Amino acid sequence: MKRRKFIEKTSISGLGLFSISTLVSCNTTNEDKKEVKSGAITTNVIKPIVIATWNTPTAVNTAAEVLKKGGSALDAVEEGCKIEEANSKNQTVGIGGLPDRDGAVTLDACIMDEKGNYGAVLCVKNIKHVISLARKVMEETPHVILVGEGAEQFAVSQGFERENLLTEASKKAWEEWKVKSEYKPIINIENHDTIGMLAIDKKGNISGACTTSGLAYKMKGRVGDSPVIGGGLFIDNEVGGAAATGLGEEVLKTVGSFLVVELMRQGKSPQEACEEAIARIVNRPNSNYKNFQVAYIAVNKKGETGAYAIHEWFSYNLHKEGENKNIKSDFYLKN
Ligand code: SD4
Repeated sequence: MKRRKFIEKTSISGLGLFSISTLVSCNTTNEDKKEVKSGAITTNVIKPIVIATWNTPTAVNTAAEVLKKGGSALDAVEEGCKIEEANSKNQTVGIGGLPDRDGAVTLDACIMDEKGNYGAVLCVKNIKHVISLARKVMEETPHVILVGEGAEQFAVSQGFERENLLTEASKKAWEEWKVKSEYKPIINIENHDTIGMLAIDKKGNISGACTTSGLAYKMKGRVGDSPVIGGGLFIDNEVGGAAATGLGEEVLKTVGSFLVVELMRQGKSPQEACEEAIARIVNRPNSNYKNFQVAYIAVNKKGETGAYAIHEWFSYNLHKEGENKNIKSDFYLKN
């Protein structure tokens, strides 16, 4: 069966799964979709949409500006993510990110375009705009992932400047943490700001990006979900896209973002897909979910969006219809 036919079939059969509550919780309005005729085919034209994890209004506005000018979703997510990478006050992304337990700031990022191309860099030191570096890996190399020193060397060869990413504030926080000398490989549920961003451009193409300094005070060499395809990010331009934030180890064990996209392919709305992916984590045997946070955001080809988290303090930014809102997601806790 041809791929598109299969998608049409599965999404039609999946319609029966839609519940009233899902329709209510979907963040799409009819104004987002305008029916146009192009030859014999009727397609939906979707106005540009940007959705990103946490409260990142400037990053989302920057991405939306790119889209409004007719830029691609790929350019939009890169430009949006760069805002947080350059924001030294964000201690989970780029410059100012909290270091590993040895005091080194190491960054992870990935980017995926509407053609299914992907690029990622893992555990990179001294380079601030790792999202742009990930894009360079995607566009300028025969590979999809570069790590550590190799990634840094490649960055320099591409004209990126080396700089010290450890700010005074992050150094102080690390020194205070060292005094307690308590190492818990559990994410601090209140200390997140990793940016996962999804965008749909005027052509209806979807791209996504994710950038982070990872888990604060992680073990040297530790990498989480954020730069891993299907973990922190996944895009299928015929279905939709998803991004994750929170304790990467748990996202990776369930291949979270890929799961969200696959659930949408089977007919679930973005909201239902995010809820199901969170349930998979919470319902794992001996899940310690009360002590960590994971959240997903998703968008489908129709421009419907969804988000869900284990704990209630997750929020995301949505730019739609020229408006940029920070939305607190409903929370999930198993009985
Ligand atoms: C990680 N998922 O490295 C990232 C952390 C995160 O906001 O999302 N922080 O596991």
